[in-house]
Amino acid sequence: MAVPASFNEIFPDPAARDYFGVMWYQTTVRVPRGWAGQRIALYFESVTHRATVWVDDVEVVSHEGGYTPFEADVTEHVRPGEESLITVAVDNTLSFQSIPPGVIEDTSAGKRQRYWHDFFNYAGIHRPVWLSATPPTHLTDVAVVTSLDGSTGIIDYTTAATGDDEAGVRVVLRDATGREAAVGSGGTGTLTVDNVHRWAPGAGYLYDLEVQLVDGADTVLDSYHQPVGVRTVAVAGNRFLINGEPFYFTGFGMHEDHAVIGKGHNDAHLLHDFELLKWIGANSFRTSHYPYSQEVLDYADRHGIVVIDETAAVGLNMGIGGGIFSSQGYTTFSAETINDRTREVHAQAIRELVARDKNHPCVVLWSIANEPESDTEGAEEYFRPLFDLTRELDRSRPVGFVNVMLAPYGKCRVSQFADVLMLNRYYGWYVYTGDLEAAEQAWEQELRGWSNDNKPIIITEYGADTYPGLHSVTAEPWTEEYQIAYLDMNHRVFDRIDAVVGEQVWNFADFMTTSGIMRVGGNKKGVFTRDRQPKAAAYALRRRWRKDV
Ligand code: GCB
Repeated sequence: MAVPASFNEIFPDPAARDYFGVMWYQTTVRVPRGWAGQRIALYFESVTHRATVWVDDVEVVSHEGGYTPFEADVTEHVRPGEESLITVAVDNTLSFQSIPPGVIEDTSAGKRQRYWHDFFNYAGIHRPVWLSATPPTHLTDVAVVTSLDGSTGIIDYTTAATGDDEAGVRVVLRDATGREAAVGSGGTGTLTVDNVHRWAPGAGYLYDLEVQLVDGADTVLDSYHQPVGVRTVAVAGNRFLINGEPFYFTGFGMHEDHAVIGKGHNDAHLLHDFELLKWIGANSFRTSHYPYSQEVLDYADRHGIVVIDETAAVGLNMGIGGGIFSSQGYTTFSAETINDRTREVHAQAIRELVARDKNHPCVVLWSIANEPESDTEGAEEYFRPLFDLTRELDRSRPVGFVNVMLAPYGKCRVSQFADVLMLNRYYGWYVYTGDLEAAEQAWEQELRGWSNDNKPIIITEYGADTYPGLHSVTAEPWTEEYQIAYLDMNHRVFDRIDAVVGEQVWNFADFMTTSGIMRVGGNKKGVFTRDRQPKAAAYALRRRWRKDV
């Protein structure tokens, strides 16, 4: 099997495409001879949705959750200079206790996997796998939090290490030209930089923090380079502030989704997608509906693209299935469905997301779920501790979740916990289909309601399915003209509401979904096609978002 890639589209066989259960991956690796005496680890950037790993006959690690990394210390199980057999059991089944959830149903035709999120359940080893070597005494974590005092940048850092307790820590901060900007020592500390060069949207300036572990004789035992963007993020009334200045999000909800490789990471596609974001004038995106590859965030850091970072908690809502609003035959929160155990899995997904992404300046806001049921007491109980947990883990960023149309203003019981309101709305598509005049009125009325909360509002989804090449002079739904008219209507509304601080169109590109009468070769709300060709709306958005064309 190809790694990294989803397995689903490799074989021209429906049974393979829709397979659910355990898949076995196996390969041999030779551990470099020079690694003798080092700690050797096997690192997976992601395996969707869970994995168990063996080295030869020894089980070395298991991991739940398809979009965050994990590693195994394999020092005792490999021999430098020799080959080892690596076996991975990849399990793509979804249950009420997985994030995202799903269920296996018995049907007259056999077992079927069902889930409530509107994208294909691609699975496999989606991101690179690494063998790595570190000295026995090594750094295990570095965390930075930045702030500003006028033109002075303040960098609070903490480190963690294992091995020799006597080892000391030394840090050097260098600017982008390699010039020393600050030095410090000790496992935790604060560095200050006068006339700091800020990280800002559109200008992803990065310092390099070198962290060294040193012994009594000042010999470097281990070192790590952590890129640092000095910036602040805050919410003040209905404003979203980056470096103290109001920021307006333009961009998209996206997907890691391409023909053949599915959700597999690919550098060329990554680069091309970022070039298209630049072309169209997007300054931000949301990692809908799961943590994206670390390469994505590294790139966003470097280029000043602002990111809303989302967990894989999508589909915790039995009122929605595959983009269709109707009862799915289950109660969302109950002892048998989404329960305390699910919440613990969800909590762990949040812990792993924050642990992985805490140092990225591009990440300005955590989204702990997309469109969960949020108008019931069960929802309130489920989410309260998850908001508390996220704030405990990271006090430097606002926290929110993405609200669904089924829990409009006045009905939602979870938005009280959020610092920022993120709304997905389809006025003129799923409701008032084709009647943009009525849609405009209803949409504005709802937004005026949310404005009363005096929180910033980001429209995290608005969009219309559009079949490329379909046209009509009267702007009928599914045509390229309708997509433009629909977006124009939304923009008129946003421009009238002061609290709206961002617009992220659904979706950047067409993407694959399960089969359904509402889906034509997948979800067609892309502004680009799945192979990244522009629909007419791409040019319309470009005119709105780019001031220079
Ligand atoms: C939504 C979901 C997204 C769907 C979209 C749609 O609200 O968040 O995952 O793809 O609607 O197109 O129906």
